[in-house]
Amino acid sequence: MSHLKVLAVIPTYNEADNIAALIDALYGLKVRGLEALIVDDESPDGTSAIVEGLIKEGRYHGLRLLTRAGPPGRGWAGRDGFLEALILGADFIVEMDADFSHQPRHVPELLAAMKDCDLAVGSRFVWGGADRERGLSRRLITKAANAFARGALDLPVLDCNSGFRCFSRKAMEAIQPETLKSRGPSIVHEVLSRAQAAGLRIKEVPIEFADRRKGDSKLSLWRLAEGYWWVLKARLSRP
Ligand SMILES: Nc1nc2c(ncn2[C@@H]2O[C@H](COP(=O)(O)OP(=O)(O)O)[C@@H](O)[C@H]2O)c(=O)[nH]1
Ligand SMILES: [Mg+2]
Repeated sequence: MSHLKVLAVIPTYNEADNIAALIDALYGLKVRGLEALIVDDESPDGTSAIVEGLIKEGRYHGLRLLTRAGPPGRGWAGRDGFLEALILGADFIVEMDADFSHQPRHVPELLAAMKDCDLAVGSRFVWGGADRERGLSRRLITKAANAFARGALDLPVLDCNSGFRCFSRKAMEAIQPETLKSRGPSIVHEVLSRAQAAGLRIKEVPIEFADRRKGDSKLSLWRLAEGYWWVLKARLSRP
């Protein structure tokens, strides 16, 4: 009997210390139809070689690697991953980070929420959610960026910085990933504002956002500024 296909789209840049454990944890959930697509930007630390090795081993059904040759970017990698997921026939698409900030144990909860929505957003800021990022400054940066984007664009969720989300196929098609423009992390806002404009039913699901397990964040001051700039431009171009 055929079953629904759930594709976890995971952008990676230098996640060699996390990726094998993450893939193992995801497949360990034993969610029916769940497969993972890793979207790597030629990480110098050999992330893609690790994934290729796992694919060769054949232990994880449907595990795939998309290697981007173009200029790197969290946003562009997300866009290419979404497009590939549609081509692969995904019924549901889970977007998540590779560093265990987005804990695999929440994936079944996001999927369960799809009963009555088109887009489930893993949220730190609804009842039952938590932000366990290390360092007060990092948590404050998250709060400020979130408040700015939410206020400026009137976004319909409390955690609009969250890149831990589940889309139905219909939702992803309505978002039209082929025309997404963000190179960097502002893709989270771009996708959310498109979902809102398309009238999709969006639901927040509480998650505990953990600190990255290994390696370093790629969020820089420059990328943060880029994110603010994107929100500002989007605000100004609204009617
Ligand atoms: N493919 C790709 N993935 C990226 C890039 N930058 C960040 N990522 C991935 O996006 C996710 C979030 O990045 P991270 O550095 O943890 O940002 P933070 O959570 O905001 O500190 C992780 O899985 C990263 O490996 C990039 O330029 N290309
Ligand atoms: Mg992270």
